[in-house]
Amino acid sequence: MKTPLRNALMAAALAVAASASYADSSVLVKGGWAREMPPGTVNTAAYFSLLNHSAKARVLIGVSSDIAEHTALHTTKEVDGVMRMQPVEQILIPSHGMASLAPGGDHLMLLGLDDRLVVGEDVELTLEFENGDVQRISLPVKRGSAASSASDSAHKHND
Ligand SMILES: [Cu+2]
Repeated sequence: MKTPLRNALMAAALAVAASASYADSSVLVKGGWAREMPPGTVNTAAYFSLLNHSAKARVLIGVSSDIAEHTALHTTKEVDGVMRMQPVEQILIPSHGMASLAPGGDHLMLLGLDDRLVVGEDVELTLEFENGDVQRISLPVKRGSAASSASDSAHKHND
């Protein structure tokens, strides 16, 4: 037999479920691009901004791509007066905030490409988040400035 109290509890439970699924809505990707590769190179970098409109922080833990042998999340830090790239395990996208991957800062490395990327192509990437979500994105290939190209393309990958 249903009681008014039981109905009220049921309604509250449904409301919680609805707000939880809203909080898990996907992250928006804005303004992304991958760097055109000079002839003879096998590595490049990709950049994009991640917007999180949900009430929970989101964490990017990895990116995969069919065209790269490996990918790596990097940040850029000054060490002894020299800007160096360092691997990072994850990139946090705060609740109602954003994370920007941009030249000179955090970025995605695409390593060991068979074919060099040129302007006019698109790169398909799969973003992997800590909560288990995966999100496919497509970024155009663009030519970077000479200055930022030097810092990101000079990257040496050893493993
Ligand atoms: Cu790098």
